[in-house]
Amino acid sequence: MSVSLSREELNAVAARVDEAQSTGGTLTLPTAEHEGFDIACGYAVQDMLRERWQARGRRLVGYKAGLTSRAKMAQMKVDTPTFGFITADMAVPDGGVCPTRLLARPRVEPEIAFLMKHDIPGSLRTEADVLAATDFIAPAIEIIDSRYANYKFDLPSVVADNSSSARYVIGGRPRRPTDLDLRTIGIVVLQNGEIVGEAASGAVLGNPARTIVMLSQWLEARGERLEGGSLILTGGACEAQLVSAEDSVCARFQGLGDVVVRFAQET
Ligand code: OOG
Ligand code: MG
Repeated sequence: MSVSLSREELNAVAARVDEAQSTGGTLTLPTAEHEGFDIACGYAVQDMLRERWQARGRRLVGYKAGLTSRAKMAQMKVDTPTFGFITADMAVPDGGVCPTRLLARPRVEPEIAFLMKHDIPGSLRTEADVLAATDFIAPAIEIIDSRYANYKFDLPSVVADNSSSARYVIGGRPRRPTDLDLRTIGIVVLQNGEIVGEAASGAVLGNPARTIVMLSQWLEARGERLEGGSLILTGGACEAQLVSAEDSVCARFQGLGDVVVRFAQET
C-alpha cells in the first residue's frame, strides 16, 4: 500500500485526531490540508491512533464497519464501506447514560452486532462461513461522532477519524446466529418516544453477515485476522439521528429485544 505522506506528517494528523476525539473538538479535513491524502493515508492515521490508545491502556475489543447501507451512504454522500476499531471503554451499558460533554455532534444508529466464536484463520468467504464462526448476534446502538464540522467529509478523512466511532451500547437478548434470518429483522428507532428510523436488517449489504466477510478480507489483506471474542458492529441500517443531552433513544429489534440509552451533559 503506497502512502503519499511522510510518517511525521501522518503522525501529526493522528495527534490532531486523538486530541479532537478526546475532547469533543472539531477537526479540519486532512484532505484539505495535505495534498495526496488518500484512503491508505487515512488507515495509516487510524493505525497510529490505535497505537496511541493502546499505549494508554485502552483495550481493543473489535471493529466497526461504516457506510454499509445505502441509507448511510446517501446520507453521508460517500460510496464505499469503511472500517474502524472499537475499544472496551467506548461501551455504554444498556439502559445507561451516555455523557455528551466530550462528544462533538453525536448521532445514533441501530446496528446488528456479531460476537465471534474463535479466531478466523483465513478470510471468510460466505455468509454460512460467518454464521459458523459466530457465537452470538446482539442488537446494538452505535453512537457516532464525526469530528468534522457539519458532518462534511470524504472517505480518507472519515477513515482517519476512525470511521466516526465514539460509543456503543449492546443490549436486548443476544441470540445464536442460526436462530435468526439475518436479512429480515425489523428495526425501529424511537427518540423521546417518536419513531425516527425504521429498517430491515438486510439494508446492510443484503445481510449484515456480509460485513463480516468484507472485514475478514480487509484484515487478511493487512496481514491481520479476526480474533475469537471480537465484537463487530456491522453498520447502521438506517440514517443516523442527531441527539442531544436529555434525549432518550430506544432501538427495538424484532426477536432481539430493545437497546436503550439516555444522553446527559454530565453523569
Ligand atoms: C461515518 C460512520 C458511519 C455506519 O454505521 O454507517 C457508520 C459517519 O456517518 O459519520 O458508523
Ligand atoms: Mg455505525
